[in-house]
Amino acid sequence: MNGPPGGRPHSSHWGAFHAAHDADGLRVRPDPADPEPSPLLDNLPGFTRARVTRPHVRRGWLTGGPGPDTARGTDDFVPVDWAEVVPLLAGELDRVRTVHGNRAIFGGSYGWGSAGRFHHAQSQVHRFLNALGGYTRSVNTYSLGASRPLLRHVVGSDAPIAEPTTYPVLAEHTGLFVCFGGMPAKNAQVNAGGVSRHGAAGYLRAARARGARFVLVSPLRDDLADDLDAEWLAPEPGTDTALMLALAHVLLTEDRHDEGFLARHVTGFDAFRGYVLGHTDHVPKTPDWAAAICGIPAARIASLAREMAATRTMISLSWSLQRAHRGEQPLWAGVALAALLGQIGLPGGGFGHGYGATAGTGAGVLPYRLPTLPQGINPVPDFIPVARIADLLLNPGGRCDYDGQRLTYPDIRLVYWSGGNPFHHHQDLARLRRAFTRPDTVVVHEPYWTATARHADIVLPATTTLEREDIGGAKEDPVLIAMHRIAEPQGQARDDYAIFAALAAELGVAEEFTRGRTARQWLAHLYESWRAGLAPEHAPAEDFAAFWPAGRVPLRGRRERHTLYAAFRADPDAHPLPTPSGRIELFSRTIDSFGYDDCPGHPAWLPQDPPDPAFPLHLIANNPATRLHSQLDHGPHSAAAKIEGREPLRMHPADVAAFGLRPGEVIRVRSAVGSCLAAVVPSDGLRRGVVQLATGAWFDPSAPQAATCVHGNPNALTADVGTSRLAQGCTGQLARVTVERLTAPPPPVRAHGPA
Ligand code: PGD
Repeated sequence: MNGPPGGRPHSSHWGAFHAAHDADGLRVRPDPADPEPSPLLDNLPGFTRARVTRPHVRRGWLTGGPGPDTARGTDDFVPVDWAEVVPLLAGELDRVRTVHGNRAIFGGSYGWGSAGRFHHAQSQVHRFLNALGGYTRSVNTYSLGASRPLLRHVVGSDAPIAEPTTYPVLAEHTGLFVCFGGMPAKNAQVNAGGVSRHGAAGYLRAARARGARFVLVSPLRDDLADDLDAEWLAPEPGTDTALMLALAHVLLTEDRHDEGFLARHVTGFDAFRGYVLGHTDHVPKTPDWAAAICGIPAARIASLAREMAATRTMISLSWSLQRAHRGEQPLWAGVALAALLGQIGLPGGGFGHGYGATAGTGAGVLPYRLPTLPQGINPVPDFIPVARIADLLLNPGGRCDYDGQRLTYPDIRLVYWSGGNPFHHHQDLARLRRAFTRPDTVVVHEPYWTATARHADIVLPATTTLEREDIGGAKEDPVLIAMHRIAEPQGQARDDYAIFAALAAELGVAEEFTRGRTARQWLAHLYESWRAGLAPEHAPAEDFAAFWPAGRVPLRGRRERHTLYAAFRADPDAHPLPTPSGRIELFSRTIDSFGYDDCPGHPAWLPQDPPDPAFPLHLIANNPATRLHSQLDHGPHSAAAKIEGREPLRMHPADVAAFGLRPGEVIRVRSAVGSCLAAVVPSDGLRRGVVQLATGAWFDPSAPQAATCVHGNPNALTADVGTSRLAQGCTGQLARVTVERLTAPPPPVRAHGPA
């Protein structure tokens, strides 16, 4: 963050800024109104490195034509011209849709892409594929794979995610924060679409200054900021549900639960109570029972339950809790615990889901949509839960249980990805490599030579936001930003829109896709049609001609003081929840009717897989502090945290000693599915027996004799299983691993080099 005053306005998922680019490089100045700008801005000068600078076609595909191929990911690439690649790809798209039908095209294309309402990569690829007749899509996200399907049954909507109680209300009213999975400051740096004011940390400090207490329940101490003076309870990973059930047991047996709230606002209380007290399975979920599972002393569990009942308590449930095998359970048990306390709908009480997960959670949302590129209509009914991508490619015609349905996987012939990095975000990357050998053709638009680009047949060079114009905004932020072009496109890179427009022209659907507009005309059109549709008190005074040079307009009407479920609390008959009962469902007849043993009809402790002596450590593979997912992993801020070019693996000092390792040593981490190299960093900020390796180091399979990934991507280690048959969400947060010394010098990291 070294920029002088001046520069042009721009925005990113991790902050608004001004920037200038010249022969000396990129200079970035954070938005002066941002109270706590993110150091992730320091990665931006990396935007010129590791670039795809012209179209490439994999040699085997160019010479042999489309078809399954195990050479994907190891074959070399032939640089080609745009004039050659556009008809080549258009012909292949036409072949697949004509011969196999549109359901043979997988266009889910999951990923965060970049800030910007028009060049939003997923919207662009979906609009383009819809103009061609549709595609097999994906539903849900890697962030919240279990949450949305579960919450739809339990509270009828995703309101706890979309509109939780806002920070100003918490700062004023909450007496006790009990933070399952923490509220990690590192994740609150980012927000899908952008964030011009990083406010979360300040509000939590204000709550602390007023006298609020914080209890952090996480194996990692830095899941809550130091300055909140939290009490740290470090359970064994994956055992929060047992702890929550024991807290419920104390409330029930000591008559500290809120009978009135339960009677008016909840259905299924009797079933839940019977289970917690052990009437149904003869296992009372006592503090002693939970202590043996989670490792937190029974006496502290009991006293915490009493404190929660006696204080205005916010039960904060992180997104990471549910990103694990049977991840539905801690979320549902957390909602049940909050229901027992009876504070749901009170200012500062109840539960929240995702505080700290992004800068936007708890910031308050706008009551209207932002300018949005229409995606058209997808007539293809087929879909997958997003994290089932490898299953889809490996099992054409196979079946998948999902939320009471039994899906059939289509036979995918062409995979189209733009704005995502599955070789970063998916689990068991060796299996994903096998899955990527199956289609006839893999197409990737990417600015950078990511592992996903390297596993494609056709790689098309996309611009970064810095090289194009866009409108930046997020529904939780107070400004709409004119993202001016800062730099010229690198090499032959084109905007995704320009690439799709050329393909659409070749395929005869130019008008459907472009509507005859240039990118700049689209910006003006999206802005003006949005402004015209707003209520007068919200519509900006500035038209597009005034907005663009001004660099920003305020977004009015954000609900900054909001309490989740206040109206439902006040009158559940007048404001019922959209559940079958209109109430919070602690027992769901619908879920029960599915008959899933991995997600029964009420929250339950589903025993973990037995410990395996071959893999004695728990790995926490969480989101990184030094970059957004895998983005700009080669940027200066991300690179500075690496050791000998590897991702740091944090380990308790006693475990470092027990395994006979040295600080800074590059070691191998192994699980039942694969291995990666990483560098040892001793830390007493973890529970013993737990190691932590952030996601996002670019997958590097260049030396398989040393490890599945020699750089430190934890998805070389994680298992590719869904949370349960209900949601089939991503389970990448946890794995069982061991660590071992290397017997040969570590091979070089090639992930950021040329393809
Ligand atoms: P990103 O690194 O953001 O990761 O997975 P996701 O795929 O979103 O990838 C975005 C890609 O888009 C980058 O390669 C970037 O270069 C490219 N890109 C950016 N802008 C553009 C553009 O304008 N056009 C084109 N064509 N490309 C662009 C994130 C996912 O990972 C998420 S959201 C979560 S929460 C998961 N978390 C975990 C986890 O906790 N643990 C594990 N083990 N695994 C996870 N994976 C998931």
